[in-house]
Amino acid sequence: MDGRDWSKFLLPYQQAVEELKVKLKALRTELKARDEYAPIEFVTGRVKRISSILEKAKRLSVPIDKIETGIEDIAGIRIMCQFVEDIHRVADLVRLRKDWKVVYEKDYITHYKDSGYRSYHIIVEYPVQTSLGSMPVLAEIQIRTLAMNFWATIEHSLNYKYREHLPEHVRDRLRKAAEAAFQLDKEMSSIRQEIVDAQQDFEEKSGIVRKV
Ligand code: 0O2
Repeated sequence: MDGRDWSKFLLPYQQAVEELKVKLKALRTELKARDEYAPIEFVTGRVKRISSILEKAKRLSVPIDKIETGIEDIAGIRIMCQFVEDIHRVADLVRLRKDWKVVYEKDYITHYKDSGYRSYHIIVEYPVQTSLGSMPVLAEIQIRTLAMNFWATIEHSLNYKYREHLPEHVRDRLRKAAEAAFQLDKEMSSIRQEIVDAQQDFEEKSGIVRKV
């Protein structure tokens, strides 16, 4: 079709996704061991299918020989958090790492998409060690709350099934559902803050010294 060996093309991306998953899961374990509370709930990853890559390249007018730089989410990682505040803590931890380089970030929480989509994306360049040497690949790390993930998973499957035939009133209800999910996140954050404050109050009254 275009002279590329597609069976080999995905190999470094598969390796990148496997390694990034291991590293981010280890980060979760370490944070949990230190603080008894991990800002990371769980981590998933996937490599985009060739058909989806070609579809996206066509949609974004990316030439086939520029796919490696033009399509940034061939390797995709998702980090799920309990609270919106955790997203910012995790983003800070991602920025501090020395084993990849942050290329740029997209804040779809402050600037949510017209669909209602919310999530924080960090595009990183990750060096994969291959038999031919080090090969930098782009990967997209999506950081979102459980509520944002719930909404995105359902919206994605509806969009996948109905494509452009998704009626406008359904799109409108999806936007409203995204807003409701975000309100749920806000409510959960305030409940959490109330518990933290109550604990602090109790510890101060009973003379317990908190470790910071
Ligand atoms: P999949 O199946 O997850 O791989 P684009 O938004 O795709 O036109 P861009 O700038 O490359 O162009 O992508 P962006 O904004 O970084 O988003 C890429 C990925 O974010 C998507 O990948 C989704 O995973 C997620 N995403 C972005 N917008 C939406 C949305 O409105 N709804 C849902 N459910 N997810 C979204 P893919 O390739 O679409 O899908």
